[in-house]
Amino acid sequence: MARLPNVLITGTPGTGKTTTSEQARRCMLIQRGPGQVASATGLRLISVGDWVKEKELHSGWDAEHEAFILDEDKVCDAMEDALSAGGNVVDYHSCDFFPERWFDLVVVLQADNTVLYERLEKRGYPQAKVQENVQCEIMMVLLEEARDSYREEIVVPLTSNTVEEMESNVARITQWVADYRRQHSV
Ligand code: DAT
Repeated sequence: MARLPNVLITGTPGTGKTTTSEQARRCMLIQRGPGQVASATGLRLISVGDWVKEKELHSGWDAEHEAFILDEDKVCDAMEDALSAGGNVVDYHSCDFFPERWFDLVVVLQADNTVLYERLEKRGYPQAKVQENVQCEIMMVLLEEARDSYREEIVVPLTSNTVEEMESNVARITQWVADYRRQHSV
């Protein structure tokens, strides 16, 4: 049975995943119009980082990287029902451990290193963590990870340096979902 699409929004921390996915979901809800109950058919936002914390889908705290140690099996188990049902916008800074079948579109957000540096410093990350993430962005680690994990034609890199670019990215994602829904009658 056809289902609503699942969209993964990935990228190095600070590239704009949270902001973009929240806005994209809001636009999709508006697009669906009144009279439809969003929660009944999904269009749910899953911030994997928040789920890891709230649902304790980890195996402890990594003090060096100041992050929870992800338990990938627990994360996938927790997400399975929602993702199988479809209609999710998922936000996470890694993407190689999700089942490939879950996603219909994988957006990789990218930012220039100076822009990213400032965003991460503003966030209060320690210098080593800022450097590590900027290096990760320069090496395009997330884009490569996405291309290694999903079909080439569903992986879309988008630049997210400015508010205008973010708005254009949100519009593109929203339009993509609308086209998918028309094509699949969902
Ligand atoms: P992420 O979820 O990838 O870590 P975020 O959505 O929290 O990133 O964004 C980090 C900060 O940068 C936040 O203050 C919003 C800002 N930001 C993100 N994308 C932007 C863009 N395209 N233009 C301007 N500011 C942006």
